[in-house]
Order: sequence, then structure tokens, then C-alpha cells
Amino acid sequence: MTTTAPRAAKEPSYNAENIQVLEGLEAVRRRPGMYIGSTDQRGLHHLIFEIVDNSVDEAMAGYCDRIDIVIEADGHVWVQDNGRGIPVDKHPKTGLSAVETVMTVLHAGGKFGGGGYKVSGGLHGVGASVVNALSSEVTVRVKRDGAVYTQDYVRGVPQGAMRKEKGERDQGTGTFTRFLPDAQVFETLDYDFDILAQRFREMAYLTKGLFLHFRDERGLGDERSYYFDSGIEAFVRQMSRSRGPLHDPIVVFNETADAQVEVALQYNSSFGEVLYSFANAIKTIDGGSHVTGFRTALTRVLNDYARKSKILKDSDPNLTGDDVREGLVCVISVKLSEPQFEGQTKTRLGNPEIKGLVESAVGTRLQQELEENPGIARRILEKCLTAARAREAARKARDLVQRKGVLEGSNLPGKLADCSESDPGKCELYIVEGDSAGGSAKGGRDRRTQAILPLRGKILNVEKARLDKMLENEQIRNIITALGTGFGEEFNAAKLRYHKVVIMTDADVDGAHIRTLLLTFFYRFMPQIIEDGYLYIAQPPLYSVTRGRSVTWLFDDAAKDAYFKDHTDRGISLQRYKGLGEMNAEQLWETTMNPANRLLLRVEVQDAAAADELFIMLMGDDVAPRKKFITTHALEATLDV
Ligand code: 0RA
Repeated sequence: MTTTAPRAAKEPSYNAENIQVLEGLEAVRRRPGMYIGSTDQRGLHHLIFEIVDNSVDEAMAGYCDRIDIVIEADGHVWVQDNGRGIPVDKHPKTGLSAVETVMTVLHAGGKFGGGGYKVSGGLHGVGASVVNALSSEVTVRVKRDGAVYTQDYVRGVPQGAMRKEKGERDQGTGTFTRFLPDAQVFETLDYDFDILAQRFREMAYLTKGLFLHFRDERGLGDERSYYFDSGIEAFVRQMSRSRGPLHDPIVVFNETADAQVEVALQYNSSFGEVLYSFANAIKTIDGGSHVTGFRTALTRVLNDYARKSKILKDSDPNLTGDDVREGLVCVISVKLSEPQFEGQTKTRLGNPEIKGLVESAVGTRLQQELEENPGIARRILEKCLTAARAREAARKARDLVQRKGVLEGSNLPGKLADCSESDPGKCELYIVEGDSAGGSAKGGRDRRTQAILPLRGKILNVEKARLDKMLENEQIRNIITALGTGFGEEFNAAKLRYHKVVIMTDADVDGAHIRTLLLTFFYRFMPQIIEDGYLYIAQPPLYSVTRGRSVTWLFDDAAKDAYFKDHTDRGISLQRYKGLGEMNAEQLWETTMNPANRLLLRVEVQDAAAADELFIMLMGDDVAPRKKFITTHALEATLDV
């Protein structure tokens, strides 16, 4: 008797290493959330970013200046770069080709085998294999040394060895990855063009000289190309444009053997701060050592200059960190070989050595700028001094209201119809435009879990208002009090009383305006509520059609058009709902508030940022862009965001 079982010629042979590889990818398939956060649209986008990040790494290392990203009509995605191409030779540890290693071994990023990157972005190099595990098909094509190599995978499993394409010769080099996210894993395969485009544009800003082209072949199709010769300077210029810049961007650059620092900053006449920080082109939402270094330098240099030039008198206190942040737009981008991402969401840069590097680079450059341009220095410092005075006034105002307990949760606003449940995870707050809609909402709600706060008329123009003025506004105070979080320095997200905060406004221009105001308020003063995913927009229907005794609700014009294509009989009556108040309590519940069939849109930071941009343009002091916007968009409801 022979001990070897007969085997079909094509069946792959598994050795111990293969099995380990398969087990690794199987772990990814079992718990995708652990690797990409979620399996909803966000997770879906994550796959694309993982692959693009690898190419961006190659660009940051200086070997690639073009990346093409295409979503095909059926949902396949491909990403192509003109970098060096993933190596195709045998990897010493795995015995597999380097390509197959990158595609199948977890944590095998671009850093293997030396000669890799000086800097590596990617989500810590796990990218490609995770995408492979979570895709029903992947094809990788590498162009190197004049030849083309290809390998296919199904749910992470190689379909045969890598092949050298016969007869294909190619002058260029690069890597091409085409994949189809696995419908068994993802809840949706519907990519959002705008979210993706936004991130690609950010990547292009962060990688000076990189040409990024993005095409969507689904539906009507769309495409964008991004290229920024001046990198983050262009980024800052763009963000400052509608805020009334006080000077040209100040650009800082410094480089050591193992790290690179780039900062661009610009003051404007608004009151908010916009600061984006990145490490290896990955957004560090929670800041970290690079941001700390920047803030220290900024506060120190501005105080030193203000003292020396007598803009600050001896009796004045120092400018605080908050004073020098008002009206600042800033992008901090560091690149380093071993980034340490910390915190629960890995969104804070740890590397302690980066603090001093950023601090000295920014300090030196900023001091030089102030000394060489006293006019700019004066404009910036006037701005900071005004902020300091306003802050003092705000402190006094806050002391006053807090002594009265106005912003404390213990003293809920009279207009609030609270819910009976107290677990924030189960509670929802509807912020409703107008008293009459508020009445319908109160009548229709599930009073156990849904609280209603009606707002009367327009809330304050937050952009023009100062901090202290804002707290005098009753609508704003009611919102803050109902949320229970406190405000400003005392803001505490853990005290939020509702884990769904739902903005419900009319489907008309006024409603859109109020929604913009509220989004702007949250974005500027309580961004964490948006970042934590607690802010939503309700979607009331725009029309109802009555046909005999049946009523159908239609949420937009497209739905209406589709309906009338299918139903051409007479006796249909169409009603347009301009205001929530036109619906009775039962209708409002059924269409907009009943968790079983309502549509809620979660607000993403970029939605709110867009609202903020729009808002500044419409309300801010810079008249020119506003005029243009109003004349070109006249009465379209383009206030929608
Ligand atoms: C490891 C080493 C080298 C290049 C790459 C990885 C590489 C990976 C990806 C992923 C997407 N695009 C890529 N481009 C390059 C360098 C190999 C050499 O020295 O030629």
C-alpha cells in the first residue's frame, strides 16, 4: 500500500506556510471590522484607500508621479501607478514571490527586503492582503524590467502561480490592482464619488507633484484630476480663500535623515480654527506630537514678538494657545519612517522626537517671517489680541450663565419635550424647525425614546457672532442645555444625553438654511458629536400621492418622476409638502420618525465642513464670493449639503 494519496494535477499543494497564510486571511474574513473598521460604505471605501495608499507611499518615496483610480460600471475598482512595481522575485522568508507575499501575508507592507520606503503611509502596511481577503476577485499586474507579471486571486486564494505574460513587453514600470469587494462581506457595494474624490484630492495636496486621476464609470459617470505643484500651500490657500486671508501662506519645510516636516499656515478674518494634521499622508484627527510642537512654537513666537514690539504691554497677560488659534488655517504634514499611531482609533501621532523637530522648524521660520514683514506681524497680532479680549468677555458671560446654572443639564429648557428613557444609547433628540412642526413631532413621537426640541425662527448667525454673543442666544442655549454636554472648554462628550441628534427641517430654502446654520454650529463648536457619528439629518418626504385609498410617500423629485412613469391612470392626486407643519402627527411619525421605516442621514465631517464653507461664503465678511454664489445659483435650493 502506498501512503501518498493521488492528487489532481492542478490542485494547489499546501505546506505549513500556505496554511498559515490562509488562516491569516480567514481571520480577516471572519472579523473584517477588526481590520477595516466596518463592512458598511465606510469599510468599502477603506479597501480603495488601502490600495491607493500603497501607491501614494511609492509616490512619497519619490518613485511614482501618477496614480489612476477607476470604478467600473459593475463595481470593480482598479488602481494603477507608475512606481517601481512590487518586486516579483522570491521573498526569502515566505518562499513566495514578493507580490504574492504582499497580497497574502498580513502585515507584509512595502517595508520588506530592505530597499523599501523611507516613509510608509498605508494603514501600517497591512493594506493589500486585507483587501485581497475581502475581495471576491483580485488581479495584480506588475510591470518591471520590461516584462509584465500577473496573478489572480479569489477571496484571497491565489489562482495558480504568478505568470510572466507572453509577448507583452513594456517600457514602463508600475503596479496595477483590480478588485471586486466581496458581496458576501459588504452590506453595500455603492461607493460615494464625493467622499472618495475628497480624500484623493487631500492625498494630492499632501504629495506635491503627484497627478491623481479618478474616474467613475457607473451611471452618468464623473471624473476628477488633482495635481498641486505647491502641495499643502495650495491646500491652505484654498481653505482660506473664502475666509478673508490676512496674508499669503507662510510655508515651513525642514528635513532630517529620517523625518520631514511641512507646515503651511495662514490667518484670516474668521473666528474659527481649521487645522489638519497628517503623518505619512494619514490624517491624525487627534493630533499628537507634531501638533503639540506646532502649537508650542506658534504661541511662543507670537508672544515673544508681541512683547518685543510692545504690541503687548508689560501689564498684559500672555496670549494663550486659544488666542493664537482664532482665524488660523493650518496644515501640518510630517513624513517619517516609523510612525507610531496611538489612541483607540490610531489617529494620534506618538513619536516624541517629532515634537522638537516641528517646534524648531516652525519657530525659526515664523520668527523670520514676522521680523521681515512687520505689516503681516501687526495684522496677525491684532487678530490675536482681539481674540484675547473677546475670550475675556466670553469668560465673564459664561461665569454669569453658569452661576445661574443655565447650561447645566439639571435645568432643561422649557421647550424641550424630553423622553422617558435615560440611557443615551437609546435616546434621540429631534431639533425641529418651527413651533407647529414641533407640535406634530411631539404628538407623533415615541415618547419613551424620542425627545423634541422646537426651534423658533432662525438661530443666530454663528459666523458673525462672537463666542460671548452666541451664549446670549436662547436657541443656542436651549440646544446646549438639552444635549447636556456643556460648552467650550467645559464640553464633555461623555455627558451627551442622546446618541442620535436629528436635525429636522422643512424641505425648502429656509429649511436648508437653518440646517446649514445648525451643521455649522456643531462643526465649529461641538465637532466631536459629528466625529462620534451622533448627528443626523431627518429626511421628510417631499410629496404624497393619493390613489383611491392608498397613500404613497415620495422623498424626492426622482422618486416622483419614477412614480408617474409607472402610474399613468387618472385619479391620482399629488401633494407637495413644503413644511413639516403641513403633516399631522401621525403622518410625521409614519414618514420621518418611525425607526422602522424612516430615512436618517448620518452627518459626516466632510458634510459639515462643506456646510461651513458654504456658510462662510454666504454669511461671512468677504462679499465677492457671496455675490457670485447668489447670482449664479439664485433660487435653486443649492443650500442643500
Ligand atoms: C516593495 C519594494 C519596492 C517597491 C514596492 C514594494 C512597491 C509596492 C507597491 C504597491 C503599490 N504600488 C507599489 N509600488 C512599489 C521597491 C523595489 C525596487 O527596489 O525596485
